[in-house]
Amino acid sequence: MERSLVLIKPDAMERELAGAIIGRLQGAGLKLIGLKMLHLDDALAGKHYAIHKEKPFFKDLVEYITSTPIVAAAFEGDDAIARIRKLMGATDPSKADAGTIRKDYGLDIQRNATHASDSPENGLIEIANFFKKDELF
Ligand code: 3AN
Repeated sequence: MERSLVLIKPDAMERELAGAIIGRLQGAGLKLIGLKMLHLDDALAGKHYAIHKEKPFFKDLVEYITSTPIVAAAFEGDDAIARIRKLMGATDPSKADAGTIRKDYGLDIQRNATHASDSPENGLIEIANFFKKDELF
């Protein structure tokens, strides 16, 4: 069993797509084990995107992810990391496969609708950044 954090990013929130995106993941057999809406502060945004700290787009990325409330979800399933990333598609929506969440809902490489964890280890770390133990079911 693997766990992944999924974020519904500001561009998707503004277009009322949280339910549709969570529904697609649930419809694909992934189990929703945690869910909340929150407005990230700079500290949590910086922690979540720490790996991109040195990148030229880091400041923009933090500004963007803190610009509106977002939905954070924790999903669980066999091979959940790869399955969720496949359902989401490439980081750049214009390069994402047909039928993926980012192809259907993403606007550009920053406003790409969703975040998902990229490894089982990061799944556990990222979920712990967003959820207390008693908020996971
Ligand atoms: P993914 O979200 O597909 O794992 P990462 O981890 O490479 O992609 O990037 C994290 C986030 O940083 C992306 N979801 C996107 O919002 C942003 N990002 C990545 N590359 C760029 C870029 N070249 N310009 C602007 N934003 C970017």
